[in-house]
Amino acid sequence: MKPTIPILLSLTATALLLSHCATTTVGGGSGSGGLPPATKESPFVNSLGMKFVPVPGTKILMCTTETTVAQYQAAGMGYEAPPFSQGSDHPAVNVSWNDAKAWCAWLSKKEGRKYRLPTDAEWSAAVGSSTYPWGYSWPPPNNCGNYMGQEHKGSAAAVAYFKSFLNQSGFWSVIGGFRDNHVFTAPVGSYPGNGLGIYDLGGNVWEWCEDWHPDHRGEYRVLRGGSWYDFYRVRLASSYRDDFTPGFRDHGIGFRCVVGR
Ligand SMILES: [Ca+2]
Repeated sequence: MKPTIPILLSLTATALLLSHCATTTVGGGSGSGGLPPATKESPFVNSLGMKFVPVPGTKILMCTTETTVAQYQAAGMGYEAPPFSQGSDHPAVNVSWNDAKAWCAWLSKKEGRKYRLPTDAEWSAAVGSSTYPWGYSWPPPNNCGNYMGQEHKGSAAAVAYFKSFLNQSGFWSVIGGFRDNHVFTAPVGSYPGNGLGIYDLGGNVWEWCEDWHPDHRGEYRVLRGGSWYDFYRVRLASSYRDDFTPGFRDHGIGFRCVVGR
């Protein structure tokens, strides 16, 4: 059985454009079957304007941001908007693993290149070895990412959103001594990127990975990174993994993609 965890249940269930040409290639090579040239300073940019950078130790380029509402909608798959305000540059939510895979298949066909979700190991390589995505300290430094911070206190929108859940359990909380100024999802890239030039690996939305959870093979897919509604210290750790069925959708779950092989 999957352990009970605090998560908001869902209310519902080639033209390639190389805008930059790097002088050196890191993390991949050009040529047949290879990756397009890219560096942190000169990412590979696709026709949707998505930027991809190398992740050392892997054979992928990772999108620097989570997939946005606008990028998700470009596939014509429809978008089930959450009951809070989102701009087109916010991360897409209510996206199941199956949805994310279908979106990657659409993008791969459109671009003539292999797009997919990161593996759990690739995601780990991207976030690095620090205790938390922002480093080692607790509480997190203000505005290091989008979690459940002090901005929730006094927010009428937050109170309205959480009302039914609070009435049932009453244990919702916020991170003491931390604030990020976004109650719900934030525009992707609102907070500082990591050393590889990748944004929001911690917070904003949970990100689907390709893998089955090792303890629930054939049943649950891995999620990494935490979301705007997370406040438990353990769930914000870089090494933490959540997992849900491939069809599960939630207001705090989205994805980012990689260029792979
Ligand atoms: Ca927040």
